[in-house]
Amino acid sequence: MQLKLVSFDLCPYVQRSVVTLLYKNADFQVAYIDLQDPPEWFLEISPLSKVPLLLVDGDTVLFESAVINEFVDDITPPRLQPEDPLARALDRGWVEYGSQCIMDQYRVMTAPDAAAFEEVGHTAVARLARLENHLGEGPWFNGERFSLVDATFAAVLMRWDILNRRHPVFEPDQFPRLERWWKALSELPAVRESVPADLEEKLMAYLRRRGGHGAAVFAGQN
Ligand SMILES: N[C@@H](CCC(=O)N[C@@H](CS)C(=O)NCC(=O)O)C(=O)O
Repeated sequence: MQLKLVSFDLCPYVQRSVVTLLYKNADFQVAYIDLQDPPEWFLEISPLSKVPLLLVDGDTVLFESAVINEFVDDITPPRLQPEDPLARALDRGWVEYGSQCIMDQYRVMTAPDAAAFEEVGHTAVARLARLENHLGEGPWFNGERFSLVDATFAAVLMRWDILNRRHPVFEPDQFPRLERWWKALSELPAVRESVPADLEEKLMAYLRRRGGHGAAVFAGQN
């Protein structure tokens, strides 16, 4: 099966799929697009005009990172998803929770003013607190077994690590389990190789181009 991921290099949803593809040692190619100026072919094939897409054998278009990840997992045994339907359904719920955490983070980064920054920051931290309370002893979300939930959260935890070093939205010791989880994830080659080496610079340049309070706080410019 030929796999081609349609990507934008700063997108955390794309990164969730890249982590999965790398972790599962899948053979895949990447086609980068500029989301500011998406090519016509992309708009034609992407039902929601969003990345990632996974092109399978050239012409079948999979969309939505969570769906792409389950498919990649299914075709590259052994599966990361639990066999037990209840455990699998719970994981799916937490993958969706991870999507909300990404949205929270995006809203913090792009908050237009100080009031919005504080409000969305509060929401983001409250959601992380709930996640912290749900985590067990690790090292992974489900304990000893790495799962698609781990692949999902790598992107958002990586960005919080970058953002908090520039301006603490929360302190690492506020969420010790999340911090331990991120440490374990950050040591995986599949996570380290899932982003451009200059992700931080690129992310800050992107924020500066957008402007606003979030950009000023993290990237030092209005
Ligand atoms: N639920 C989608 C979200 C993907 C998403 O929002 N991608 C963003 C980039 S990070 C995008 O393509 N945005 C373009 C747009 O909304 O027009 C997934 O998990 O794949």
